[in-house]
Amino acid sequence: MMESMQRIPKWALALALLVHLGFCNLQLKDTEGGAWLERSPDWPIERTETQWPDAADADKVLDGNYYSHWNPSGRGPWYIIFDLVVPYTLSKISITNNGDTTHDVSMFLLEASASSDPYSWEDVVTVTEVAASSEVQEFGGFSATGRFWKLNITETHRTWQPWLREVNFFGERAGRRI
Ligand SMILES: [Ca+2]
Repeated sequence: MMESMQRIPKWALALALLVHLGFCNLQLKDTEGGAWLERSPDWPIERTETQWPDAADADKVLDGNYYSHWNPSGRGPWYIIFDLVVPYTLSKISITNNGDTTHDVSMFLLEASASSDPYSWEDVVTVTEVAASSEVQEFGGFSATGRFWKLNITETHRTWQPWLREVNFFGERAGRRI
């Protein structure tokens, strides 16, 4: 037994240990961090209205279609309230801008509320450096719990209304234990 162990080079044992630790670390990240949520087009319950409710309403940020976007009216700020149906603890949000700069979000505020009657909004994160880009942009560094989430678009790169392609939320059901 000892002889066979001694035949394994020390570097191979060290490598195996590193791979094992790396694997455990990945597993921890998966179980502790949650996942990108499966979205529903029914989540937006209030939003800045659009002149094109069929083609460009708030559900278009949840349809997984890069080519559809929300095109709200007015000069801002603009907002969408999402009802996730049950409370979630979220730690990341991603948004996909149009990518034409003119209609790209540059700043937003995310708020959370446990209830809707009345809402009790609490600031979750303010992001002031959203890039003018059509790439998916992720923003983390927070942890908050709520059933209702309000995405306030406070500024766009050229003050025009946002053309927002997609919004995703990362987290897990609040209070759920596996
Ligand atoms: Ca879309």
